[in-house]
Amino acid sequence: MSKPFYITTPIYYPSAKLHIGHAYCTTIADAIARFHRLEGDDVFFLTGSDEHGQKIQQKAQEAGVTPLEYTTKIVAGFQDLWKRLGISNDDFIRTTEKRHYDVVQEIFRRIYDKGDIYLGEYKGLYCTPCESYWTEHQLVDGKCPDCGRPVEEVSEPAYFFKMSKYQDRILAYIEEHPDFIQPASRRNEMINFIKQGLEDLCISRTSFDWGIPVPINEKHVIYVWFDALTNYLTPIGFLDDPEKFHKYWPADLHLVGKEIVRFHTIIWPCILMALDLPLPKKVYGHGWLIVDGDKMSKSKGNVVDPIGLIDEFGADAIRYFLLREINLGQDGNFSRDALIGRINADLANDLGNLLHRTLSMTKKFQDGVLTKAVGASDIDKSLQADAAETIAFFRENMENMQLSATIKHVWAFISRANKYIDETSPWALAKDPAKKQELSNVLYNLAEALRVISVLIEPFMPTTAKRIWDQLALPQDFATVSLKDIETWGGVPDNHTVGTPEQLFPRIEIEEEKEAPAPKQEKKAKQEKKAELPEGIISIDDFAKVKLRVAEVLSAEPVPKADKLLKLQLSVGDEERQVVSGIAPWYSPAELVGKHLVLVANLKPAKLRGVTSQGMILAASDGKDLKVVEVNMPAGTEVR
Ligand code: ME8
Repeated sequence: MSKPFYITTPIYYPSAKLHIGHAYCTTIADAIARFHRLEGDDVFFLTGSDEHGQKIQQKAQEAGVTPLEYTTKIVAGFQDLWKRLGISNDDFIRTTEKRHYDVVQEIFRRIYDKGDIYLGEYKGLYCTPCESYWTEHQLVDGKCPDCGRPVEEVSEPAYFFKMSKYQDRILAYIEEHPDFIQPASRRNEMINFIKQGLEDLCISRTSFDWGIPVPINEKHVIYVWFDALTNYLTPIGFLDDPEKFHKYWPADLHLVGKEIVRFHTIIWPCILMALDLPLPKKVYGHGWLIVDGDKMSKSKGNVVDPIGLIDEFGADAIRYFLLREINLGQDGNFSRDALIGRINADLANDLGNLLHRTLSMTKKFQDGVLTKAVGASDIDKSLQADAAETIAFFRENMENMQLSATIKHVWAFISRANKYIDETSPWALAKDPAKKQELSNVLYNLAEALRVISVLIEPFMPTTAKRIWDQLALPQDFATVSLKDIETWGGVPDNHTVGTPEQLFPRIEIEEEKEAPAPKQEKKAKQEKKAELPEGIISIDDFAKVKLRVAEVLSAEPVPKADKLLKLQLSVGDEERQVVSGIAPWYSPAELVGKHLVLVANLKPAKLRGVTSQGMILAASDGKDLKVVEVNMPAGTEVR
């Protein structure tokens, strides 16, 4: 029997159209779901929309439509986006559906009957004209951030969920299950958060009515997170299909953005504990996508619409870029130039050429017919061994959600196959009748390598994978293919006629501004100037020797017997570093985790109190106070 695998994305707010950040999260989930299907698992992949709440009610009012009309239109856009992006979700849950209403109300009833929900008073800062509550933090100059009018402290009756009751149990659970929250840096943040004490959670409101009514008191609607999180139970038969529910719950993976890890690893487990249900196996908090180094925002006008990109470059190119370019747990940068660079180098060149060269040589030298290889040279054997190693790497690393590393490994195999063409020179073999068998073997092995590649890229680029399969004209229906089918070398049938080569990815031309090389004389003048520098002044060349990089703090801990020192584990893009820094008087370890700092990356390593330090982080200090230098850019970015 195949193993069930239940994976979810956040259900997104239909307050506006989705952007590239949402597409990023859903693409990751899709690649993982597709990988598990290739492994033969029984996958249930869920995404959806989180449609209730005051903000959406207000937007609908502004648009002069009902909230449901408003969300229905936007949700149709979500579904269209997922279709175009090749997302293979098994269900789409809308929180406005009856099946979800029933689940939320039943859960409320069960927890209320248990005595874990009580009626209390919600206190907050209220703007009467906007009918909105705000937190102190959200106010602008102490006034409503929407209309700028004063707010007043008011209270309303509300239902509360006794989260505080579960504080010790959830802490123990997180500590005993190291895999539950990933990556590890988020786990540490959550442990610190719980240790500060959990307050009971307000789960209803009377100040707006766009929500699911509290079943025992219809004046109240259930407030957002209690409604939203329970979506994960609705489509797998919580109320109506115990067999299905038993099969898929607990979920294997809730994939969420890092800002909502807290809701998924504290509130959600407390609700599940109150329901006596097991907790999800893993919550993974992925990093944020920024655009050209900047956070996306409407006011900056830099919100990237995925539909526009799909129209321009195709879904698979966008998927490839997002999955390859960004390390899952870290923030990553989206840039059009980098996307075009990847399309040209990796897709048009490496992958496209391998397919095109293989098929056109097969057409030219053997009328398009492949016969099974007879014997194997050392080069043939090494290609086969590399294929087997790539498949093993793929399995292990996809299981561990190392998507970017897996793609890079598959592309190394693609380069290896291209090199095999150069090493074997089929065009030379074709000129020598005595080398006919050798030529036939080479072309067969290349087609076989492409068969393997097409399966291995399916989670990342499903349409391209099928196009390769179809151009190879393989008889098996691609929809039924699994990893088992590529375990053994030699799956291309004997006497097989391949299809016609078609371009996979056209190269994208970019106009480059080339800097004219500096004339020799000018260079000389520059060198002379350098020699004349006054004392204390360095030249740009001197400064360029210092390599500064953005580093994300993954974890931090005190150095024993050294009051001032902290040992930091940093991510610098592809690499991890350990740095010892004398900032303990100003920062607690927990405060530093997740910060993006500036690292002097090419400093000679040193030992401080016996602990190795591979670099130095920058901080501003006036002798008394000290602040680390923080930058809102992905780990690994060069600072110049
Ligand atoms: O929070 N980079 O919905 P939401 C990467 N309804 N991912 C991003 C992103 C970015 N710049 N911006 C958004 C909600 N995301 C709730 C969730 S779940 C029970 C309820 C992704 O529409 C990321 O996954 O604000 C983030 O967690 C999610 O969209 C938030 O979507």
